[in-house]
Formats: sequence, C-alpha cells, structure tokens
Amino acid sequence: MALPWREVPAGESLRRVRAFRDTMARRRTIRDFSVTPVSMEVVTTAIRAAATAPSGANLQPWHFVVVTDPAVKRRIREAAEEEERAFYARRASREWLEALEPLGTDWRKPFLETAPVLIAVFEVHKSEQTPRPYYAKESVGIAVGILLAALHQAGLATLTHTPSPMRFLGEVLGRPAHERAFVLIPVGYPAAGARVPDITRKPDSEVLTVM
Ligand code: IYR
Repeated sequence: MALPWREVPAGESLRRVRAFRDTMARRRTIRDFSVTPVSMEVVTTAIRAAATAPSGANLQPWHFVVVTDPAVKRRIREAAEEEERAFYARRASREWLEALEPLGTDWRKPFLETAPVLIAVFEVHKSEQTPRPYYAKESVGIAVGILLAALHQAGLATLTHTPSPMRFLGEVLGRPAHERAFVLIPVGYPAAGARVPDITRKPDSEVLTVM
C-alpha cells in the first residue's frame, strides 16, 4: 500500500522536536503517589499509542494489564515486597545497594497500593502459534518508552518498577505461561509535597557522537 506520509516543514520540525525534548526533560520518576484517580480513557489511549511500537516481524509481543482493584493491588504489593525484602537483605550486591542509595529506595512499596492505576506489561517470549517472537525485549522496551512518554505528556506521573523476580505478577494476574512480566508501572499524580532525588542527566558529550 502507499505510505500515508505527512510532511513537516523544516522550521516546524525543529520547533516540534525541541518542544518534545523539553516536555520529556521534565519527566521524573515518582515514588510518592496521591490516591487521586486518573482517567481510564487517558490510560488506555496511552497504551494504544504504546501498541503502535515497531516490533520484530510485526508480531507485537506485548500485553498490558491495567489494575485498579484495591484487592489485586494489595496482592501485588504483598508479593512484590516479599521479593524486594529478599533483594535488599540478601540478593543485591553491596555495589548495587550503593548505586541505589541516592534514590532512597528500600523494600517497602506502598505506591503499589496508593497509585490509582498499575500497568503490568507482559512480554510474549514464546508463542503457542509459530513463529516465536523475534527481538521481543527490544520490541517491548520500545513500547514501554512510548507508553511512558504518552502518559507523561498527558500530565500523569509514572514509576518504572521492576520487582525482581517478577514471576508472581503473571500468577496474580492470571497471564498465560508464554507471557513473562516485563515491568510494572504505577501511574497517577504525585502526592502533595512529593520529593524526588536530585539527579542530573549526562551531558551531550557523553551520550552523543556525531560522525
Ligand atoms: N527493584 C528494586 C531495586 C531497584 C533497582 C534499580 I536498577 C532501580 O533503579 C531502583 C530500584 C526496587 O524497586 O526497589
């Protein structure tokens, strides 16, 4: 089929990409959520944007579960905290714990109950039908990037949470064995007075080479 291409004039192109950069530069990961509800239509529309991501052989190896039920959120929190307790007490290396120190994280995950919405993202890692997905992690990673950008520019805050291991998530949410939990994203508004670590982003010279 013919490509439905919309041309963007050169000057407009730079204006748009700068605006997008500025918007994205304001995104911060939030761990302290308000209980204020969010629009389900905003959340599901952001997921539809995420599901436009490119994927290996266009197999679209993702599934998104939106959780708002307080009982399900509680079960997820309890299971995540059990894993995280073991991570902080035993599994994490000293080096890893030192790297996390500036973020101020610990095993407690109250945001899994306070955030009004949790989006559990699953990666289809093998298929009951052939073919098996190609580049599943890369594909789902791109989709999650689009999801975070969509939610952020819609005015919502997110946390990219990876309780480790995450096997419990598929069990609690009843996902099939050919799907693997990829990331858990609490979504909502920041709590009044929410604080974030004072982090910086690397300068161009470290992240960009033009040849
Ligand atoms: N999953 C743990 C630990 C953790 C790991 C990384 I890498 C982070 O950037 C943040 C936290 C937790 O959620 O606390």
